[in-house]
Amino acid sequence: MTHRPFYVTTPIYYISGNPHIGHAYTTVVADVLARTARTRGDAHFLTGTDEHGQKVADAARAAGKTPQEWCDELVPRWKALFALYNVAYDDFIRTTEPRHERVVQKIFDRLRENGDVYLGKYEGWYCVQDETFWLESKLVDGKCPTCGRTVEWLSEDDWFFRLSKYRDRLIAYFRENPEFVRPRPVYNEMMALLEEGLDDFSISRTKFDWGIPIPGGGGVIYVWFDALLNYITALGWSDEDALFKKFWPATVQLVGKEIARFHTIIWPAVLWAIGEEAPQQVFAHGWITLDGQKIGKSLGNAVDPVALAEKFGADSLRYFLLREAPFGSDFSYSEEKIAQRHNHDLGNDLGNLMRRSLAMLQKYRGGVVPERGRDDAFGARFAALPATVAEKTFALDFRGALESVWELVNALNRAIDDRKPWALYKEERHEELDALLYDLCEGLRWLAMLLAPVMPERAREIWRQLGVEGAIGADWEAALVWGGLAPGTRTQPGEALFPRIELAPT
Ligand code: ME8
Repeated sequence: MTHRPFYVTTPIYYISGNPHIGHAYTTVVADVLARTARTRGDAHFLTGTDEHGQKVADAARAAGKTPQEWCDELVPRWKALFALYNVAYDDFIRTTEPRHERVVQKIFDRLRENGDVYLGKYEGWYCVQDETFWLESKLVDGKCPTCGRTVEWLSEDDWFFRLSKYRDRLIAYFRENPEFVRPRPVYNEMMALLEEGLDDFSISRTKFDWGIPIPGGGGVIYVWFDALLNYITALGWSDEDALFKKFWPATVQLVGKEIARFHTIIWPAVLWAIGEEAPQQVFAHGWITLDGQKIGKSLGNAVDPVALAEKFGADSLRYFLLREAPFGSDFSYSEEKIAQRHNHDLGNDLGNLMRRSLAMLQKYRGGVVPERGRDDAFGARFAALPATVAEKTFALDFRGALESVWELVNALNRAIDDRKPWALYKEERHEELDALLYDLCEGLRWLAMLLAPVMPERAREIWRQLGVEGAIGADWEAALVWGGLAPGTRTQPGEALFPRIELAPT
């Protein structure tokens, strides 16, 4: 089957401080989607950094650096974090790159020419922390409704984007595409905003200069307007034979729920204004919380994502992030919960399965994969599993996809307990023993491939210990046919996959 090219994006992250676990989360999820999409076709995965705006300028000043120096210094930390989390993006965009700035200016010019951008007066409340304007009626006790910080009164001549013009089209688009915004509560919340009415949206700033200059002068382009465009500037919009033609509209754009409004209302309208299509889906996921609060910069130090990966292993963390809660919901973080997933699901269920299987193969068959049995019943039960895992993953039901994979893990463990290889060996029922040992190894080969998107590094280790030639297979449809493992393969049992972690009592 051929599939449409798959394009997944994460928000581009503000580099006003160090990355934290929330940033790793969205990026890991996008990575899992991209890796799964690559098992059946072309995929493109974009992440990056949002480098303009007052918040970044303030952080740079506080550190005694120019904004550019500050950004150049911080970007490697983000890249290192993503590498540590086994993230394989196709592109990392920085909004200070010429390939981005040039195109943002071009788009600004084009919209000014067609009248969707016009000069007006802006007066209103502004939250520097969130780089967001608020109507008086939205403030909570006079403070920013998102972060609770003090807002500033701004009054200036600004360029506006004619957002109000797109309200009817947005409402129609939401109605015709009920999956455009997910999950449902966010869809409903955004629809309610549309029904309330839309104001035009200020897209320039004159109070500070850390941004993309407005062509012809008069300040800089508002950071959010600049930032949203990254998803298409990175594809080379609108050059001939750019990636844009192949990958736009995006298959899914992942964002945290606090920035759903920018991505589901403003972003499609901007795209329409330049004659492009809206993304197919924006998924606004929930927050990782600590003691009931969103983990963010202020709490970020409490959860150092580097120390965490070093302690538990990146792949165990990736598994935890996807398995712990239905995607979309908030979930609370604790080291106890990570340790529980690591020791129980990964260590006991999966790690012991592999250790036991390879140890028995070693003991009874010298570590060499035997002939396959005549009875196909075991493999036949899982014939639909790869398609199920792919389907659930593309529906962003990562927990469901992992639960499906665990049906195979559990069935393999049960086969050992029920069919007792040690008894088969003692009773010299060689054919049955070979058939069972074959199924165990073949099952492990399947697990390596099915789990590779979630745990790429540990999957490679399963593959290596199984002794299969070459790199881990990418094409599920071709390779996941029960019986694909060649008899005679010499296994190479090695390190424990998920060594037990004991947390110090607190
Ligand atoms: O908003 N739980 O950047 P940002 C889960 N630059 N995800 C979290 C999280 C948490 N506690 N904290 C952060 C911006 N995230 C803008 C975006 S896009 C054109 C511009 C993730 O550095 C989540 O994806 O504040 C959230 O939307 C994003 O990081 C915000 O990162």
